[in-house]
Amino acid sequence: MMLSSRRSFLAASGAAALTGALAAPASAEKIVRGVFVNGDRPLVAFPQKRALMVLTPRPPQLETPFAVFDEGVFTPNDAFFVRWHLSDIPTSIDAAKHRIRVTGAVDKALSLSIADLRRMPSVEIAAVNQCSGNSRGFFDPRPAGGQWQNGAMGNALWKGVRLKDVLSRAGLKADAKQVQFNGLERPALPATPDFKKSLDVDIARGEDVIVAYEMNGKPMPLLNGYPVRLIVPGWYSTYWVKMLSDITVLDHVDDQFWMKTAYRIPDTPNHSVSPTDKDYPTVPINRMVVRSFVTNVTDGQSMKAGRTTVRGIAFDGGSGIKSVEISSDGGTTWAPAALERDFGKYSFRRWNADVALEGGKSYTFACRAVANDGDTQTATPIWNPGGYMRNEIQTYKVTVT
Ligand SMILES: Nc1nc2c(c(=O)[nH]1)N[C@H]1C(S)=C(S)[C@@H](COP(=O)(O)O)O[C@H]1N2
Ligand SMILES: [Mo]
Repeated sequence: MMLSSRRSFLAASGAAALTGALAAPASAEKIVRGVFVNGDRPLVAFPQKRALMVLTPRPPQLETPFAVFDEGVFTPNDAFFVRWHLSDIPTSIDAAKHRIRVTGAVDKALSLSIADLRRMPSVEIAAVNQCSGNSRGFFDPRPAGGQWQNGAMGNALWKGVRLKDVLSRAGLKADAKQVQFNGLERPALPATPDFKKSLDVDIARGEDVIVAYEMNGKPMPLLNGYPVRLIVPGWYSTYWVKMLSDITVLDHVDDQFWMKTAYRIPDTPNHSVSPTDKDYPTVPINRMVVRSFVTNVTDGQSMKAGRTTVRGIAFDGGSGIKSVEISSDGGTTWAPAALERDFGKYSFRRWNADVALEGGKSYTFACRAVANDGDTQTATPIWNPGGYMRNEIQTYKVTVT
């Protein structure tokens, strides 16, 4: 199995960050039962990780068990989900030797070390990292791709330097159109295209796009992109290139596989189509849509009679959360939830609401968020062939004893 060679992994990553990995069990002791067909997932602890739900071991695709999101507003590094496309991932990295090359349509090519980055002005931003295909396993009919439940997301504090500062050190040529990012891993077979993603120059030079070397105050786990990764707050994490090694300024729109063919969404209302539709226009996936979840109640659970607090999280594509409402009758009537502390417009926003439960009854909780830019959740699920951007209003049926 990938990354099973603990010794080289430990030697290279620095012992301090790895105390958790040493104590963690390596075998699948438990299974998380599926909430959809073929959804059972073994819980396995990979290096620097607690036991997470395994979709595929190689390349690693590990999902965060949903209860973690009730622990706090930030997702702990060892519980943070993991997703790689290609199986040839370095299992050890010497951060002191790592370089980020900046080349292409620039006045001056650069080769930056982590120490160079640490000497530049730093910023720290709370931002949700969510896979485009989070919740894909709930699509009907099921599209190909990782069959995630709702745990292919997490919220962290990302510290690093502004990408625009790096780009202005290199100096963009007048014909610069896009900026392309590549990481250290490689395809196992030469026929597989290397994983590269690109952003328009205007997006890349945005105030909040950062080249990050810390996650929640620590170097990030190797599986989350150690020693440095791109952070594009508000955008789906396909652009958040890990183990970032190359920044190439293009004088054209990127036409390689991962931009031209993969990760495209229908350019239709809600980016939704019917499974039989063909020949609709598509665009590269970009900003996230607004979502909200209850974190302390699970669907099908039984609860005690009396007053109780239902709580959860909400987030969007970077305008921030305006309001969250909760229903106890499956969406017929709604009441406002209280928003908790604001960690910035890209962060999870925690919310809570008091509800009164009568013994012997059943209730269907639902939550819906509105973003500051007016974005709302869909009442019915969308569908597209990539299984992207799911955000319908979630419901949680409970019985009261
Ligand atoms: N180098 C590299 N970066 C990558 C990827 C990858 O395969 N290789 N996958 C992207 C996708 S699709 C996702 S969902 C996120 C996952 O980030 P995480 O593993 O830190 O949770 O990484 C992104 N960055
Ligand atoms: Mo993803």
